[in-house]
Amino acid sequence: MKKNVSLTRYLVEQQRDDGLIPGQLRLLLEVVARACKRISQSVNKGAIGDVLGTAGSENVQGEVQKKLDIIANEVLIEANEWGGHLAAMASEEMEGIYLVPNRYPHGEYLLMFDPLDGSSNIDVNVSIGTIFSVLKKPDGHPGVTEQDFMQPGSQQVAAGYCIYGPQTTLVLTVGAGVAMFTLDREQGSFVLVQENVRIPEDTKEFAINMSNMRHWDAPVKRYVDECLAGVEGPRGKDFNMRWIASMVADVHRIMTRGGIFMYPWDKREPHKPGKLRLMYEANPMAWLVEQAGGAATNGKQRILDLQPTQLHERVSVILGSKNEVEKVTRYHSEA
Ligand code: AHM
Ligand code: MG
Repeated sequence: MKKNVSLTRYLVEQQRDDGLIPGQLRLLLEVVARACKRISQSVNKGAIGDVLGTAGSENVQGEVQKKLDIIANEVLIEANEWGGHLAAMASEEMEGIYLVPNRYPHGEYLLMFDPLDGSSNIDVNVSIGTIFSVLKKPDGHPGVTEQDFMQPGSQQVAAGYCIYGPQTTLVLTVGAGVAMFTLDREQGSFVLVQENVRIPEDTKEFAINMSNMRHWDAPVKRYVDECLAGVEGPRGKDFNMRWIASMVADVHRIMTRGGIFMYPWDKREPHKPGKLRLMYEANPMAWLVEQAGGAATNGKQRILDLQPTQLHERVSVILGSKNEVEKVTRYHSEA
């Protein structure tokens, strides 16, 4: 791997040499990265920047909004609305889609994001992140509607996340593998630290919120019971458990050393397919994981094949090391 390659250079080379990304998409990704840099600054300041605590409002899903949820949402909108690369945006923190104002030129891309994932970890100084997904607006009609966003995850043209942890790292795919870039604060730019990220197919580490165990469905319970049985059980090996409660941080660990992450449907709110959102949480993560050789399903189907019907649709999520995800998915089909 070449040394000291900035995100800008990486994207320019992808556009020029490999023809992988059109100029407008390159601009979009640079702008998202710039916004993540700004969010990272706010996250780092914490109490000094008066950014901790709740904002005193709720989002469309009835969740209490943190100050940083709102700040991150505004940063992403302001950074992206004027560049001419977007037709519209959608976010966990906004009920409907956000149309690019008419005073700015309009582009052909649709950007979706969870501006600050892992909100419950903001105030306790644990890793959080931004997740984003990019689609192309379907041709054939002027303007843009919510319906234009209703495309399965397999139609994404770019996806990524930025984790605000001990390091700020941007993880990106445009459909040709996964690359990681860490923010060099002195230089002020993201620097390539890993190309062709690969998730090991096998693992001895699982991530699930165990406090929900009594509400799980039988196949999930079976899988976790077998992990817990350790070397004496049917798996014949001891498993380790991690749960950070920031999907970005749990997925980043899996990207780095493998593992399986589950936020399955459970009986607490049986009418909801899951907790996590399909369009701006599960789809981008599922594509990244697949691009790194892993798998992502809702227990029954590949997440990227699901046809969305609503912007804030929820989904059951099982993703990570391929052989483990296939095992949990098989347990669902056997049940
Ligand atoms: P958020 O988008 O409101 O932060 O919620 C999503 C988060 C995920 O990052 C994480 O995996 C999950 O919620 C944690 O949920 P729980 O607190 O139920 O363990
Ligand atoms: Mg989230």
